[in-house]
Amino acid sequence: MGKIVFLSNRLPTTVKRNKEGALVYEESIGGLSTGLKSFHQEADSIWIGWPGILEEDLTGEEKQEIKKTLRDNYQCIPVFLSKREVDEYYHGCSNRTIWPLFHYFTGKTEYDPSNWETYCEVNRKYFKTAEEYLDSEDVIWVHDYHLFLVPELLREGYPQLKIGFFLHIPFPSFEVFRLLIWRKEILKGLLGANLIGFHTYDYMWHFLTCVRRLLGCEDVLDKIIYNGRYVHVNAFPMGIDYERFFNYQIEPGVAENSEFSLENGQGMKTILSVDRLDYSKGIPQRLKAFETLLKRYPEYKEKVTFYLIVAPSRVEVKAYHQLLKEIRELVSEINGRFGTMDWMPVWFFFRPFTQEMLINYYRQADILLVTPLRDGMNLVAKEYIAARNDYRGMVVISETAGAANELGEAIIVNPNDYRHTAAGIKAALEMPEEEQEARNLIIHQRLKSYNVDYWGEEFLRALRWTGTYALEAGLPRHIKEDIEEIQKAWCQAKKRLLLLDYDGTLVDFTNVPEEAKPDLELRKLLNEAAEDLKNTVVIISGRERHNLLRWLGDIHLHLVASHGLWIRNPGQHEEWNMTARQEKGWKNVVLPILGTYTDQIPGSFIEDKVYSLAWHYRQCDPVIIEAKLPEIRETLNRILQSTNLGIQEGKKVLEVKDKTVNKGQAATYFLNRDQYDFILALGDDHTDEHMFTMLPKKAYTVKVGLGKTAARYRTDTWLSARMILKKMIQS
Ligand code: ADQ
Repeated sequence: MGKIVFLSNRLPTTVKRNKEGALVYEESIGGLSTGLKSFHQEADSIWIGWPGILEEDLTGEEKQEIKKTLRDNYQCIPVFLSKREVDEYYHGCSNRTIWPLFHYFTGKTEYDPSNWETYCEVNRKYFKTAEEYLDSEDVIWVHDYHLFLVPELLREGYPQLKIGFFLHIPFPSFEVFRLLIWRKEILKGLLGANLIGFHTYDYMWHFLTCVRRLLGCEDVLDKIIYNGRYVHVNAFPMGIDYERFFNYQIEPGVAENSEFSLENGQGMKTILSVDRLDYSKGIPQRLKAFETLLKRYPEYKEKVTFYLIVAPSRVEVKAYHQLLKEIRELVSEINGRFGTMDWMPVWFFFRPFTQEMLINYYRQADILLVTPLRDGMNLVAKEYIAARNDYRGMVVISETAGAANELGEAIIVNPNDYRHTAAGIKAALEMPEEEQEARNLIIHQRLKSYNVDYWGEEFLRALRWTGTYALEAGLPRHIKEDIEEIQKAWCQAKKRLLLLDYDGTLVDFTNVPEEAKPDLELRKLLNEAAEDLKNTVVIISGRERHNLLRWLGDIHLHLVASHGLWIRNPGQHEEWNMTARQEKGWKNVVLPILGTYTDQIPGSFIEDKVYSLAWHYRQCDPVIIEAKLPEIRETLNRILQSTNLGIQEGKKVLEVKDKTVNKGQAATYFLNRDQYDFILALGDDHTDEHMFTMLPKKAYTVKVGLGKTAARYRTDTWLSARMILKKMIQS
């Protein structure tokens, strides 16, 4: 088993310069590094990320020194970033575009194309750094919204690698996500992973909806089918290092120092909140809720003190300056209005505290008030409960924090509803100790079982398992496993039959069918295959005759059009043989029905073929299609019953045609013409299944993409299907 490679924007260790100018190494703060740190220290792993110091501020020698110290002492690999990169990729695109949008602050979201370009550039830089340290057995775990494009870059370079991605912030609903200019790039970037994890199922459903509606990919339960691979998605609610918080021994110097004591006891209750400075954390709203408490329940004046601990963060972003100003104003307003000589209602601390100090405060506070407007998870709430090894205290948390899903026994409030929040605080303040204990005990059990190790191990276990899924799902063998044997059979063969579907097999799908014409590479490939006298090469397609003739008529190929209705031998130019007599009269009945649906569903269109009607819905909203398709099928089936017509379903198209005509019959026609000692058939959709089932068992039948099939083998995409042909020809 290889090592684990963590990739995240920041390293868990920050490099700074002290007053004397020497380089110092400190622990980074923030949910991600706090959560993963213990996991990283124990596992055979390396962590790749930015050490937090600008590249311009370092000499070449210092960079080497940092590299060595981080590697030797912290299992870390630095990615050095310049001031421009930090400004545009981190403060710009990550924190002024993605962060606000993903937390539903659409009004704060900036769209700057040059920041996006730098974001792409820096993602490539992380990928390049990772490349230097990768072994084929390694498992890569990419973290968070700064590195959305890394999974795709890794996948392109290393198709076999196990790549996981975890998103620490919410994934917004489709209506919000679609506002982003680079929404498709982000989805495609993520889909390079084998496994994508979210804190909650809600975020996962949002992601699946976005993938379906923006990329048109199908999903089955917890898997997306993308580029011939399964991409797994799941919810992995992040836990904390429970035992550490529960058992933490606070140094006597800290515990006994009155400066570090909250002013509780003697009739005074204390409320604590701990956050990074961020508008998503709802700090002004929280202060207003506290003010509402004092207004609505004046009996709490001089009886409750609010300790507001805020860690500076992203101070370079303007929105954060305004926020800090707003918080300061609100704090002084409340203190000015309600304070007395003996009592200051709000104590505001704007600096980071060590974990020990936080635990010290957690253990003293009667209530933890965490009311983010949006939060991926919120670890502070979990830390507070775990640190309370006396099982006392109460959490008041907003429903918009991911953690609220797991803290059902806490008091859950709407952060925008100050009265509701104030009533929640009051209920917590007045809750009898036995009830606090009973509620907290349940949460303790949960936090103990679902701790950060469990979270990390579950994610990695799921990630390692992803590759074996294909076999367990009953899919056929991947052709790459037997390719050499097949090449050998090709070389020994005297007469070969190649049956090749066109769309989705030799070329990619396009929005307009007319645009899927063969490129030079494909024409060359088919030419080479057809020139070999041992080969009978058949393009077997649902396309109309004129398309095939115009695009491929000059190559020495057998052409089968309209799913087997027409066959043309090489050199016969426009002489097509019809394999079954056909009627057209029925089109007068079916065309108006399809016309009605085409009018109702934007993006759909009818392809009026000579003896069939194809209804295409590739460009339609998948949600509308999902709702409408059963009705369309039923309407058509009712009309078509007791005729020889049927619906043939392809990829994002359904076609009404003579059901007795199919690719299986066309394949039989060729089988009957000669004795072949090598048969290769490639196809990607339902229509090709007729062909696969009619061919002898020894034929090499290959399904392009995933899904149920009668084929012996599978391959990933039309690109890999072309590769197979190339390999055969070159053998
Ligand atoms: P954050 O937004 O950083 O994390 P949070 O989950 O609360 O939010 O984690 C904060 C961590 O930093 C905690 O471990 C806490 O102890 C520490 N911390 C917070 N304020 C501090 C302060 N004033 N001084 C010192 N330490 C402080 C992001 C997402 C969250 C998600 C985490 C983990 O925004 O929603 O829960 O990642 O996935």
